[in-house]
Amino acid sequence: MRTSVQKRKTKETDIAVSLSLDGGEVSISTGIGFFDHMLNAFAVHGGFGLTVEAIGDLEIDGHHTVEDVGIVLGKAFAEALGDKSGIARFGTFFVPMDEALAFASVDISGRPYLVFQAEFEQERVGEFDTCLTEEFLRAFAFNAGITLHTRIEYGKNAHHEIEGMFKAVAHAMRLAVAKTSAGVLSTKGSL
Ligand SMILES: [Mn+2]
Repeated sequence: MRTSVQKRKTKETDIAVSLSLDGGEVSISTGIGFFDHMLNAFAVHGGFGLTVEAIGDLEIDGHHTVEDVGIVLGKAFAEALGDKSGIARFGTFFVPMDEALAFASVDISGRPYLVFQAEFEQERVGEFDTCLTEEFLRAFAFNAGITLHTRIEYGKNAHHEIEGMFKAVAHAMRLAVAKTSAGVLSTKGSL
């Protein structure tokens, strides 16, 4: 079973995540409406079962909550993927959303890296600070142990741009975690 249950509690946040790479229940609650919308889109478009219960210090702002959900979600992927054998490893996808076009490419490499190329004209979408998009994806990529490149090719509306980006990352991850009959896809023999 390609699943993981993760819990993480600090003075700033209390987070529980359950993940199945092969689908299942989707239920998201972080206290930040737009972030819930993005995580829900990520799960549905990735074909993942995902529950996220996060209670964070939103009286300060959303930073700790968003970054820490990225950490915990990343750890869940790392555990669910195990030794990374029998997967496609790479995934690349473009998602258009109205006027915006988002790109994501992933290598489930064991080598954490994030390339993030996007500048949002609006500082916020609802209660979500748009700059937290990069913080989330960095925490996710580094804790999952993946190389992730993502970019907004063009666009104007930050809601469309960020939603397109989450969907592009979701589809890239869906392709990369897809089961294959091969063993570990590496000339080194392990990842
Ligand atoms: Mn939307």
